[in-house]
Amino acid sequence: MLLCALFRYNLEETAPQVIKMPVYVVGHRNPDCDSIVSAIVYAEIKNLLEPGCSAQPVRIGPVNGETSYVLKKFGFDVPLLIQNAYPQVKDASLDPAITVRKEESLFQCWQVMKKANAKCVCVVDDDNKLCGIVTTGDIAREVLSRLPLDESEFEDSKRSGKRVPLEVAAGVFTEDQDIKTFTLDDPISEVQEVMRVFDYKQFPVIDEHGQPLGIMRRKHLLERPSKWFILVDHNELSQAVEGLGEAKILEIIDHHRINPVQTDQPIMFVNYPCGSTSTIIGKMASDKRLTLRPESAGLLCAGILSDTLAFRSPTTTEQDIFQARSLAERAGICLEDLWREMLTAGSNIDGMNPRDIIRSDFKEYHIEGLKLGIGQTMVHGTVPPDVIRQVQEEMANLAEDGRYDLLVMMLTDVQASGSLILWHSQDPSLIQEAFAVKSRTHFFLDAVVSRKKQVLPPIIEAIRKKARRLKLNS
Ligand SMILES: [Mn+2]
Repeated sequence: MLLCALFRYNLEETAPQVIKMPVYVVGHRNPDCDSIVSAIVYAEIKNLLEPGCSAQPVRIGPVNGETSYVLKKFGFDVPLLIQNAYPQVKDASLDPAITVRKEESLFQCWQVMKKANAKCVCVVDDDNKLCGIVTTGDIAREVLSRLPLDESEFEDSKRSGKRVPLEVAAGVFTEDQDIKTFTLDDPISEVQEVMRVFDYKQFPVIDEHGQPLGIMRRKHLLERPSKWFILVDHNELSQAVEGLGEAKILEIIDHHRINPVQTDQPIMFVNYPCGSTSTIIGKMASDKRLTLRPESAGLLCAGILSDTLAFRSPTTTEQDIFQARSLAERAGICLEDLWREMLTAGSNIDGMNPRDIIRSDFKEYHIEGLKLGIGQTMVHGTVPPDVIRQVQEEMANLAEDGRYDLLVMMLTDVQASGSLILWHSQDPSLIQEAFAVKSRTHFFLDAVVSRKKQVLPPIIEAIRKKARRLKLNS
């Protein structure tokens, strides 16, 4: 794998400190258990198999009750939340920050620059805080301004062998300097804007204490800095982190329908029609003869159970059952016990507000120009009528705010007997045709528990049929 490193050093340290660029492993928006745990375990596998890799699991939404339970049970932290994939200063390869104390003279600055072959030095105070910068241009200007003015004086100085002094202290030189600095978290778009407005050549990057970390130059923008991602449990742009178009996708590992994001290079794209991404990760580990830590094996078990509803979902394959059993053995746990604990932690919608119920596991799709959203949550037994009404009201708001053509909410019974379907659309024909129902509000579908296998495909079919009809009539 390509390894990009950011080098940071100052003159006191002879060996540069290498910081590896992170590869973010990320699941889909409104992450479910499978999305979170497969990101965590795949990052662990990447780091084990590729020592040069610095894979880090991240998430793009809150974790649900079931997920936070299993993370706690197996001793994992909740992955870092990221807002978007837009490049930041930390994703650029910066020049090293070479520092000079403010008491040192401009002459010493020049010596340091020559030795390091650098175009500028950062002047720092006793706390290592940046006071300003001295560039080769500054030195040249300083020298030239001290040159004799007319030809005779020039000839004089040549004869006397007089040298030009640069004794001014760096700190005095930078006193009234107006410099622009960046922090590692600043978005590259902001850097572009500042560079457009200010005609400087070097921009110091500082940390939260004001200490210099590196120097950003225009050439670093031309290298098009970007974040690196591995997508797990999704491959559609509509479910991915915002700004992914500006990032580099290195791999995709998924078990959903294929409607993938675009990449500009060939990548490893693993798509296997099994019950969970955790199953694929478990299989990849065993194919590579990697023995997972018991905690990580337990975490993958939770991902498999969650996505397959403990093998009750029609998405379940032999491979899911096989992986879950061998991972459970490695983890030293009982699958039935784990499932029971997860149900208690995750299927309680009591006290949840309707928005959170809808958002807890919500996916967006774009089909034939229509925007649709399908949410799913697990429930125990019958859902009280007032909860149904509140969720429906919230769906109407969400449909309007988010301009959804169709919103569907699956309230799936944890025993997998079926799902209560709530829906909202200006066009009732789509749902009525997809499921052969007359309902205008909600209905129960026996044995329907899988969004991707039992709910999404008939809706897509109904939308396509309608689109064909419209085309024929026009
Ligand atoms: Mn999944």
